[in-house]
Amino acid sequence: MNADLRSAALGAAPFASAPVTLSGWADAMRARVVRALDGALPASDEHPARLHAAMRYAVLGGGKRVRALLAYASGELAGADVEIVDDAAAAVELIHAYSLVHDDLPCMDDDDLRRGKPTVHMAFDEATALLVGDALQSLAFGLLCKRGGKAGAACCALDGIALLAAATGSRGMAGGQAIDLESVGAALAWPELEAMHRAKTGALLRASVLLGVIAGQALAEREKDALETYAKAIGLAFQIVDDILDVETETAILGKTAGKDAANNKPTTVTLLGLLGARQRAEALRIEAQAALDVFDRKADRLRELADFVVLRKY
Ligand code: GRG
Repeated sequence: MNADLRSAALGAAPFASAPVTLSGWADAMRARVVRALDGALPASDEHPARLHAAMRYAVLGGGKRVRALLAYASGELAGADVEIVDDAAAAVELIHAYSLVHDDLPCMDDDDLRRGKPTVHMAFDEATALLVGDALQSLAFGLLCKRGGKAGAACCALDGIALLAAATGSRGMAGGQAIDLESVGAALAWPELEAMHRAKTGALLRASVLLGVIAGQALAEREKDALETYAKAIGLAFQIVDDILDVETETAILGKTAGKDAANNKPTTVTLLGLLGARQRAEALRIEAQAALDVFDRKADRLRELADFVVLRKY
């Protein structure tokens, strides 16, 4: 029996044979995660309708879906059931959307534009935006419990929940945000800034890669180590490029206010290393991430391409 027939007999859904180009594959995976998000979010007329409408506004209004793409690419590499990865990919996008909604609040970065549209507290109100973040976070953990509705997966669900909880908590994203807020106007050294970036942004990107791995077949230790190295490098590179784009790119292309870091008097990779130094650091991380994948054959090509996308992107 071939692998696809065996999977079908077990009720597992394999990844469809992959389109050749990154953009074709990414479009297909973005469509999958948007479908999963749409299905998981309450309808906008379900009571309390204002909260539910605001949740849908926050999640379904665009975004590159990089975290979902990382989960799909590592899930595919690990031979995961794509329907289990749908739930993991949607969960990381929900956490990400929550973090953006809270990050934009007046008590945090105080921004009025996100993904080319008014931020949630501008389009609705501050209290609703706060609740949107809270509710998206709960929904994300609920989705991880679901694991594509497949039976017998409770221990893997718990591994995923523990991983995402660590990535989002005070030793991960929320802690990184706390350090970010404390660092306004401060003179951080590069190791401190790097640690902040790794927590605030890197932890969720790392978790996105590893959730795809957890959804799949057990990998050898050296393969897991390789993906850990890849995930950490990509996570840091993503924020370094975000710092560069904040300086180099216009608001209309970013879909969020450019030049925000300087306006907020925040230390960034660019203020510490300069534009050239920041580019060199991002490039070194791209090389580190891709070198880690040498333990895999062509099956890791999507992750290699995503490393290129993360570092070379223009928005
Ligand atoms: C209130 C408990 C509590 C926690 C708040 C606000 C927060 C935690 C964390 C903020 C983390 C944050 C916003 C990090 C920035 C990450 C980043 C570079 C965002 C931009 O991501 P993209 O470019 O956005 O992937 P799109 O729109 O493409 O999805």
